[in-house]
Amino acid sequence: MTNKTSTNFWGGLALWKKILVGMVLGVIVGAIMGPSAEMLKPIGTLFINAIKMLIVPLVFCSLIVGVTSMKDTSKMGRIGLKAIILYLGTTAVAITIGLTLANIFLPGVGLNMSITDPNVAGKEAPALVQTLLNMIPKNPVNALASGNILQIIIFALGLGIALTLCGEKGEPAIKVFESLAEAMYKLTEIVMKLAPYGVFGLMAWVAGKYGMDILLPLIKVIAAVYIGCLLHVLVFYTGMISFIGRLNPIQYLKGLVNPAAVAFTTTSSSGTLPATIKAAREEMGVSKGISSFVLPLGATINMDGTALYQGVCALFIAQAFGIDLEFSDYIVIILTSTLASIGTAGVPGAGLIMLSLVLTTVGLPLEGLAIVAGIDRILDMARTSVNVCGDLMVTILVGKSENELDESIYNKAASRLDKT
Ligand code: DAS
Repeated sequence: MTNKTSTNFWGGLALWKKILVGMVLGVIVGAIMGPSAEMLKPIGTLFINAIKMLIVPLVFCSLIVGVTSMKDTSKMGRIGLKAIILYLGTTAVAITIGLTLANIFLPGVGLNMSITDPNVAGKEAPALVQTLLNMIPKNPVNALASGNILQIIIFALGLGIALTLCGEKGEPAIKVFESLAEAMYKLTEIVMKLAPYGVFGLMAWVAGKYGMDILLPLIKVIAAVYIGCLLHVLVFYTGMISFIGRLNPIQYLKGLVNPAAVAFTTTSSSGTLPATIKAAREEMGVSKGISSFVLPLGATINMDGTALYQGVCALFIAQAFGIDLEFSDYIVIILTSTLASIGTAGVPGAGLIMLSLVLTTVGLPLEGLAIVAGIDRILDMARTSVNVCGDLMVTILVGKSENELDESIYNKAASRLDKT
């Protein structure tokens, strides 16, 4: 008699599998019930409202912790500044690639989904200059209360930098924000347990109202994200390695195979760190000092794959709901994704929560979040791999610029891997 305890169906499955099951069951029930599946939508609305509840405190606390966790940059000065500029710069490029591909694939065009949130439809986007001026909150408390995400990001970054500059006097407040951020991650974990039910309710409504047509656009979203991720690594990163680092890009591609595979399967940049650090040192010849500082920094603040995914999904949702985005909206999406990446944790599914931030910033309906939630794990695998490849690329460039990259090891990487 085996003493194997029988775990219940939901208890034994990883959350992403439950979300996928929720999505599939929702599509089937919606296809069967047709428009009457609308009665199931409130289940999804509850989940969406719970996500909305998280956004402001989660972003505020995680960004402050993200900034103050870089306090070593003051000691590592030049190296930290180089790494942060490269990390944020490559993230902005990634989000631009995502927005471009979504304008090529047009995954959401033709869906004509209805707007359910009255303050979303017909929102006039302010001019670009006004958008940039509006970034600075005149009243931070009002920004927090009204959920003005870009203003909250700017204020959190400023407060984080100020707390770091306060030295010891800032420590107690930093500790408070660290425990608040931890509490918000825990609350996010709790809310995400509702995801399978919320995705079920919304997908049933969507499938009931729009039929199985919803599946093709989701396949286009997956294609756009994967093609974007491949382009970002095979073209942009190898270009940075070649032209900025003056190094052989093939060695970089061979050195990233193992950490990228670990990232693809675990969907956690932080969880992949040991593999990334090992590859940086043993395959790429980056010194211990550089790799042990720049890689953990990257796992915390560098999310190129996530930013690219946010670009694709934000446009998919805008297209699906027939909302035309202005140029200033694109700039806001690029700014929000780039800056919010500082506060995005390197754990599975973090990008989905941060997508709600981007959607809120440009006034897009959060119902779109639940539509892409069903395929989130598939997208998370690709975006986490790119996040890790970006961390490795920046670490190589910083190591090279600091003469802390052993090129004899870097150039041997291929030969060693060729033998395996
Ligand atoms: N899974 C996250 C990471 O580990 C990325 C994401 O969810 O977007 O980098």
